[in-house]
Order: sequence, then C-alpha cells, then structure tokens
Amino acid sequence: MKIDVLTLFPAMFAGPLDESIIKRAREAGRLELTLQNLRDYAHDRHKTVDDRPFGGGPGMLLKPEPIFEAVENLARENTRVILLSPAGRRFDQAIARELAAQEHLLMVCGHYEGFDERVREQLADDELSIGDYVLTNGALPVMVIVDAITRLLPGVLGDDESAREDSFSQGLLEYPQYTRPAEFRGMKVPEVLLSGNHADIARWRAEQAHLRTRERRPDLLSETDNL
Ligand code: 9D3
Repeated sequence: MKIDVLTLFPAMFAGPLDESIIKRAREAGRLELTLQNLRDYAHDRHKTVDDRPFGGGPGMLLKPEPIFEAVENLARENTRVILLSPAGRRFDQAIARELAAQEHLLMVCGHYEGFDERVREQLADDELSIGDYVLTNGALPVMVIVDAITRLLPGVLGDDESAREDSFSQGLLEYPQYTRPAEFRGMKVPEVLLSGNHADIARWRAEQAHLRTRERRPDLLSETDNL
C-alpha cells in the first residue's frame, strides 16, 4: 500500500513512523510512505500557504491553490484523498479496515483553522477526525491513522498477533492478565488461571471481559461494528 502525507511539518513525522512495526512494514515493502511538504507547492516569493478568511474571523485558513496543485500532482487513478480535521467523521477500527484495503491514500493534514471549503468540495473523498479534543494540527492524527492501518496490512503482524485480531474477544475490552510471580507484594493471581483447566479459564476470561466492558465502555455493548 502507498500512503502520501501532505503536511506543513514533515519533520514531525520522523520518529513514530520509523520504529517498530511500521519500520518493519516499510522495510518489507508492504507500506510505502512518502512525506510531501505543502510549502513546495506554494510559488510566490514568500511561499504562502495560508490567508485570512473572507468575512472576517480569527485565525488563518490553508489557501486552496497549493493544496489543489499538490493533490492534482500526487493523485492517481485509485487514490483516496482524505482530509484530517476536527470536523471529520470519527475514525474507528471499521474505518481502519476499510482504508487498509485501499491501494493509495493521500492524507492532507489540517493546519491553522482549517481548509478553504472548495478543497472539501472538489478534492476530498473523505474527512476524518480522531476524536473530540482539539489538537494543534492534523499531523498526529495522520500518524495515528497510519499506525492503525499498517498493522492491518497483510503480512505485517506475526501469526500470533494476527490470530488475536479475529479472536472472540473482538468488540469487548481485554480481560485482566497476569504473568509471574503468582504472588507479588501480597497480591495473588486469580486461582482459576493457575488451575490448568482451560474451559474454566476461557469462561472466566469471557465473564471478566463482559464485566469490564459493561463498567467502562457500555457503548461497546450496543454497537457491533466498531472493533
Ligand atoms: C473552530 C475552532 N477549531 C475547531 C475545533 C478550529 C481548529 C482547531 C484545531 C481547527 C483545526 C485544528 C487542528 N486540528 C486538526 O487539524 C485535527 C484534529 C483535532 O484537532 N482533533 C482530532 N482530530 C483531528 S484531525 C485534524
């Protein structure tokens, strides 16, 4: 899969996307990730990428010309163009799965107060937010989304990790887990986990997962397609 990221701050992406599973996926050629500097598409003397909103109001908007030129240069036949903004639909695991099946993503980071509306109307196939809190720009959301997609690409996770992906526990929070020692500072591991009775253990885990989900995330029990 190919992902182009259009951003004013390509340097923010060094680090998170160069480690661990994403690093492995890139080295194996399963993910081809390219950072594109939006400023390279501004051609006036000052390389201007923003301007004041018509009608007044606080802050600056990303002006349309550099984004149009960049997207027209980078998009191909099968490209999905995705804007990142607080006004997007909320990213979740179902969207991650959907995006992981695409051939080419072009992710356009929001900066300043956001996009000229014509970018939405003409260029965007989708607009995503990662949740209801205010960040300074769309760079971290892009990294979050790239991370969630990459681990779903074929061959990126090991067999063990992939198997967990389709296990029964989907849609619930994780059950409590313990490793050695069986007693630590007076805190004992639940007896059933030491019993060797695999049917009892499976039943206990399912029960715990349901209890924990009802307590912390009752919303997950009413939806079905979000994990
Ligand atoms: C109208 C006032 N603000 C909206 C809440 C303007 C605004 C604030 C912050 C516009 C852009 C931003 C920068 N944030 C993003 O670009 C962003 C974001 C976020 O802030 N939270 C969760 N997901 C995302 S995706 C992009």
